[in-house]
Amino acid sequence: MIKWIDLRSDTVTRPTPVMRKAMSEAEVGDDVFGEDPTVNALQERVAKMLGKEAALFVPSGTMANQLAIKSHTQPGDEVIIEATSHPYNFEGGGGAVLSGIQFHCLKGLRGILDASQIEEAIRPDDHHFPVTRLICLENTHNRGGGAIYPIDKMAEIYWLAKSKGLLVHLDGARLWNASVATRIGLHEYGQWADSVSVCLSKGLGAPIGSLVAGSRIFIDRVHRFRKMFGGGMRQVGIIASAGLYALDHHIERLKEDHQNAKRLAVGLKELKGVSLDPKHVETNIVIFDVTETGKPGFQIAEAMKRHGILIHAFGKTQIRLVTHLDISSEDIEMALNVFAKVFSGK
Ligand code: TLP
Repeated sequence: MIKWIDLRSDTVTRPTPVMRKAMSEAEVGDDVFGEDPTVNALQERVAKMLGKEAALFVPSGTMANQLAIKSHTQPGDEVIIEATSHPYNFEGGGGAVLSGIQFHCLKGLRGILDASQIEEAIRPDDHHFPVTRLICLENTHNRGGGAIYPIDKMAEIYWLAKSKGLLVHLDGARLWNASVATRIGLHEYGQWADSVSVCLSKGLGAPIGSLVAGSRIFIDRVHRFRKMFGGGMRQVGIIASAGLYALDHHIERLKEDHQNAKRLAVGLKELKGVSLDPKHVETNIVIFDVTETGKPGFQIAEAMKRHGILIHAFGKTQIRLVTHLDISSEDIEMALNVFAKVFSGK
């Protein structure tokens, strides 16, 4: 079997042998009856980590975000969100279809918004306008190159939301990365949002699974909609056990992914035609521009693939690399050597 170096996403990790062992030994029950002890343990643990009353296990980050939006809003409401955010761009238009909301998109700096921008976007109380209901933030910000939302900005946005009677949802698919990089606790980030979604299936290396956390009343609504969306699962402790294992063993090691991403960025910066600032690489995502190489991104991706390296091209000019559990520092050096060859036309 060919050993690919897969830098397309941190979603590509495979469960480790010990994680599989934990899965095979998981105690299970029917979770639609609330009787799966492993799922219950995971939900309680994640709620506590995020400083919330309750949490609910769901199949994907997309479902977690969409359930949060659905549970916070009424059809016709407006949701303020950053223009390159995941819920707006990469969830199949779910906000419009499933919740009947409209997004009000604001352009941030690497995905990060200021409270003043949001304040300007909040609709006045006038029958002409939709009702602004919810603000969605993303930490770390995927298309922002893994940028960390500064916690003081989150706090400012939260207080603005409260002063205007609005709710805040945090897409924290990679909140673990932010917390490890800054040493700011998950619950400290969690306090600045009414609801938080987190993913176990990205940097933490579990095969499946996300959670939504918030107040008990909110999670009760999420639970109802999870059933409606077909996300109620049965003996799902088999999967939840991978999540519990990941929480025990795969959070602290995220700093290795961050070091690997930084090394990639520093190495890439040396290559002719690559445009990026390594200081913007704060976690495990590296996004860079290749316009000056004269080669379109997809062509670079094809050339890299011929050398066993998988990367993700965004349109013509941008490439995203994501480091994770299955990428070693040797893989990074190998990838840099191949980039050097490909950019020099060899
Ligand atoms: N992101 C995926 C792709 O969908 C782009 C990736 O490879 O990065 N929030 C954020 C911030 C995400 O990056 C993702 C996945 C999700 C939510 C959705 O998670 P899943 O894939 O579990 O639905």
